Amino acid sequence: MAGEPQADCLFCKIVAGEVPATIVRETETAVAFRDINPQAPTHVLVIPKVHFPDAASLAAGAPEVAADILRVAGEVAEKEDVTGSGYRIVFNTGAGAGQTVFHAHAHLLGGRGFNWPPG
Ligand code: DGP
Repeated sequence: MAGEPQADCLFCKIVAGEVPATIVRETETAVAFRDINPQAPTHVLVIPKVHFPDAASLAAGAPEVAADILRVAGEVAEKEDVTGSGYRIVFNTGAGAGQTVFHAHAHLLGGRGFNWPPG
């Protein structure tokens, strides 16, 4: 069923505490933890506790949780002190866009300059 934990999902295992992660913030609906392969001085993943494969399906199935992800990303940006220099929130969607973990997640990237268009 949509939203239910998936046995083979890495991020569901992080939510369940079965795979360790450096958690920087946790709420009733979301967990934020440091990316294992950081692409910026601050690189935090913000994920819903419920399982949806990508951001669009999360927004369609649990819009209030999708809003929480954005709120928590903003709170982490404040806590990490990257709001002054600017930061990016990225949702890779689909393998062609670089998505490798099919549990919705926001990348919060900050602490360095960014180019546009992105690579
Ligand atoms: P994406 O490529 O958008 O699906 O992003 C997945 C991210 O997840 C990628 O930046 C690396 C990160 N990642 C993969 N495995 C782990 C893990 O076991 N722990 C943590 N903390 N991050 C992981």
